[in-house]
Amino acid sequence: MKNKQLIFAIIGIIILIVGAFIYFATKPGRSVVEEPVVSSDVPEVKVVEGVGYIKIVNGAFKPTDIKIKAGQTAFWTNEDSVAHSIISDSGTELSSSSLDKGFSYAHAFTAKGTYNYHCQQHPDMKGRIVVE
Ligand SMILES: [Cu+2]
Repeated sequence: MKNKQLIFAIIGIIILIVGAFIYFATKPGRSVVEEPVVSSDVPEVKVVEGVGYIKIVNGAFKPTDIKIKAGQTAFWTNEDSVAHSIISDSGTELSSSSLDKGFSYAHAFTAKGTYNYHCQQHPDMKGRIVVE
């Protein structure tokens, strides 16, 4: 009788140890998969040869504000895992489709002014282009 209880107790402990081992052994694998999404070595370039680059990362436009000259272009690239869009607050000028990860949208600004925009899917995501 006592031997049986001892054997069950030992089996129970072994199951716990194996379970804990599997849990911790698979955990680092998950963070390795997530790392490339977080890392980004793209420099914070504002305007290169007449194009102002804006990245969409972690649910935000980066940089949020950019300044360009009339005739120059703003170029957005979605590097986020969810889809986003670029829509003018005014309802005119900027109107991208829903951009999945890796997709871009470009718009050339001909008139000076301040252009506020947002993401249609996430109204709290806001950005601004100042055209001088
Ligand atoms: Cu969005």
